[in-house]
Amino acid sequence: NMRNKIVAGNWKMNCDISQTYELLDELKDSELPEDVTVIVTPPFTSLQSANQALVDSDIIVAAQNMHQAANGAFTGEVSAAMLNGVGIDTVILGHSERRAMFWETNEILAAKVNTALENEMTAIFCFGEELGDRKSDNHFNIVKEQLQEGLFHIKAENWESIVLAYEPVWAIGTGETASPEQAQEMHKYVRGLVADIFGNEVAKSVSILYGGSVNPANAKEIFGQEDVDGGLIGGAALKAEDFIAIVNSF
Ligand code: G2H
Repeated sequence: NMRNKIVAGNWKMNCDISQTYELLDELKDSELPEDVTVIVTPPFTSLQSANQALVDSDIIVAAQNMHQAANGAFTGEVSAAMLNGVGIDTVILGHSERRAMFWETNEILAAKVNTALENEMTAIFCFGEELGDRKSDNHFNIVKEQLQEGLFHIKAENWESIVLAYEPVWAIGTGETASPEQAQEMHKYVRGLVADIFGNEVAKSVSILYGGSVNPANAKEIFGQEDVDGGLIGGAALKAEDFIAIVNSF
């Protein structure tokens, strides 16, 4: 397919400044395929330094989260403008850990999406069902609801700034991966939802990443699925060797 291939490392709450430099040095020194967009997401404390370290590289530095408000009394939070100010224009929104541990609702995420768009940022919008949802055969409904309530209020032209990331919660950090068939089935369903509302052109061009225990051994088969355009990588993004192997798995 002609869609952008993307591999994004979700560093989560890992890597202090020296570990950030160490990991980026290894990534910088390796040969990366030209047709894959590579994204790293160090914690807030490393973002500016990471951007400076990668100034001569095509690797994109993104944030893992941001607040929806422009500024104000939100102790501990970081705004879109603050990210823009240190050269960051890509942000992960709605990761399942944000949803589960920091109470981010679909409604909050809709506001964060708006803030990202207003600030001309690219949002990597995460969604995915929990184990119980899948066991009760409710996974398509849950995913549809997350997308309808958190994302589908945008305009067709906004889709240029959106990357989707399907992350079944039961496959995150558990070593359990969705099978390539399960990933493909959900990605195809989601692309169909996008097509129904925003049209075929939009649906054909949006990249849908898979996330959840992707590693060098399983990446090729997952990325080989027709509607899988890359991955959001957690644990395996912290080892340069593994991350690079995954980037080379298309
Ligand atoms: C899912 C994924 C990255 P991991 O959270 O977003 O993490 O690859 O460690 O399952």
